[in-house]
Amino acid sequence: MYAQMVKTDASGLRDISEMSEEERAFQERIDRGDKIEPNDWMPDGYRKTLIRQIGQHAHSEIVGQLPEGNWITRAPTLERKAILLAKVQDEAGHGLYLYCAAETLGVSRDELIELLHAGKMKYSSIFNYPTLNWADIGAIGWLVDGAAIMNQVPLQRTSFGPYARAMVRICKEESFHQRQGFDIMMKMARGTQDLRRMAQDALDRYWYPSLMMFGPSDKESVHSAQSMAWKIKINTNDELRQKFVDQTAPQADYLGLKIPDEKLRWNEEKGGYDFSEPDWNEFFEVLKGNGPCNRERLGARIRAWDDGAWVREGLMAHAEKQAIRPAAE
Ligand code: BYC
Repeated sequence: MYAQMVKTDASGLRDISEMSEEERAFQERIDRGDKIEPNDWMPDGYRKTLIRQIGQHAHSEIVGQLPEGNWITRAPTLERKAILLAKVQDEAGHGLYLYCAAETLGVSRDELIELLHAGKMKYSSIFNYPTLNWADIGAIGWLVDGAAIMNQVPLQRTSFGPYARAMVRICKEESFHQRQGFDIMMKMARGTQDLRRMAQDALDRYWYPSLMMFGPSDKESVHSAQSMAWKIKINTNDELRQKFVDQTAPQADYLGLKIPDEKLRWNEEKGGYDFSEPDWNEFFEVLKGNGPCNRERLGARIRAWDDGAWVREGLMAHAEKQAIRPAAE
């Protein structure tokens, strides 16, 4: 059912005069700031947009475990290992809250996972880049989780109740994730010359992919207008990207690292930094499956799903046995 919905997802904004009475009443609820709950009436497009966004968000959390999980066995100290292990487990938890939120809209977790594995649903572009050394773990926490928080804090006010509530806990955990990444970068930036060089190199490689996390520029964004009218999204992609640069540039100064952008400078008039756009061709190539790690990431998820089949079967066998046992027993 959902496979067709993905393809037909409409995003054109409709005039209020073209809306049915139900749609008008729905839009009024959104405009008043009411939360929409799973059993409430909602337009098909609203449901589809949420399933797409929440599903992609859930997939991102799960696929996002892979680049960092790669470094658990090689963390430099026991303390760093314990912290990274907890962070990667948190990401699994975020994925589960989000799959549950999507399920309240009438799509099953298995359906969503099937679409991911078939390449019909996306996950965040950022996770198609490799983690080459320990500094990358610092850069991911600092920049990737930093970008995630910038995007997710406003989503706590999104109009769909289960999504908004899931975001509250996720944001608390993401703040810790961002701090641990910044802490790694601080240790490295204040360490030996080699460590500083590694920290700078990780910033050089992760800066533009982090800017891409906010999605294409507002001119290219297909869904923003309708999603904002429905308060599924609270800000445009460019607004959040600007806020992220404004927040991160002083942090890079504090670390004594240089953001790899010759155009980056404070613009007094606009009250924000001017900065260079990422290479959007690269972004769209990554979305098409041609990033450095797309095949590896999807392959790892499919393998994990296949290898876990016996666990799912075992759990189901037990559940079915419980279900057919007479109540008196
Ligand atoms: N990567 O019309 P647009 C994390 C797609 S995980 C891939 O602007 P929209 C973390 C977009 O889906 C962070 N695809 O779309 C985890 C659309 O394609 P479809 C994940 C992207 O939805 C572990 C097309 O481009 N966060 O934090 O209005 C460790 C046109 O774009 C991307 C979320 O998912 C991208 N970067 O806006 C550490 C947050 N950008 O679907 C950290 C929730 C765009 O039509 N999601 N596309 O085929 C959102 O806020 C929005 O979905 C986006 C995009 C801002 C991402």
